[in-house]
Amino acid sequence: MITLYYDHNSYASMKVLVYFSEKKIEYNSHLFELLKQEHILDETYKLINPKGTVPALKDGDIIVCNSTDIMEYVSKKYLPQSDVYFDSSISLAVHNFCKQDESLHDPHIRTLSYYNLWMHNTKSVEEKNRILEIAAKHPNKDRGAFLAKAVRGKFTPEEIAIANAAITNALTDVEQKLANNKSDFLFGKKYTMADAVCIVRLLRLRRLGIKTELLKDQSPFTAAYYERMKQRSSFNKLLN
Ligand SMILES: N[C@@H](CCC(=O)N[C@@H](CS)C(=O)NCC(=O)O)C(=O)O
Repeated sequence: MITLYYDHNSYASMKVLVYFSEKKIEYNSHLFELLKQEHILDETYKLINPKGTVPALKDGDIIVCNSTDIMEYVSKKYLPQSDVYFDSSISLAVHNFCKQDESLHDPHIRTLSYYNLWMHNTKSVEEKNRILEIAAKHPNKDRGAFLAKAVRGKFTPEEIAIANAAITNALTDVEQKLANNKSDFLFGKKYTMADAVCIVRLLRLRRLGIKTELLKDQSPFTAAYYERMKQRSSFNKLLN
């Protein structure tokens, strides 16, 4: 059986978790707590993902390290040809939406998540120093630098403003897509990877307390979509 390396609270992991739940993909769980830096401290994880990020998937000798790539790999290999994944009339648009979300996540949603959710509570000097020491050992230097910056609370007002603007654009795009598609889903008439990505995006932005009308009445299609997605059993995968 495939093994999924993930953290329940990781944005990129959540996309895969909700998608696997929708598509009834079974897997062994290898859990990490990112906030305890377990993925950095576990030396053997470097052999799975040298970049030291989650999610990652191991299927026999094959390792896939990236949310969109994991969903595509599993869809191609394990879903029947009748699945909407193989619908060539929407597959490129679905792929592009997922890839664009990765660029929204890193750096924008990641910056706001660390700023508003993960690092905002006062940490003791000892705890900060502990995290800084671990950050220096991150297999990916940029990620280590980001973690150090986050724990020092060094995000600039410009970075926060740029992140908020990117999020506003992304939400406008979702509203337009839903308005044009006239279906319960983002693309076509069935649940795709893009829906897994979009519900994770909407949930995270709510958790971040993003104050934009785009998450409320001003975007009726998105509001109705969010309520529909919440009713699906896969949504439970996102709550813990
Ligand atoms: N583009 C990648 C992003 C992966 C990513 O940034 N994962 C985060 C969690 S959401 C992570 O592992 N962070 C830990 C770190 O940077 O040390 C994907 O979509 O899988």
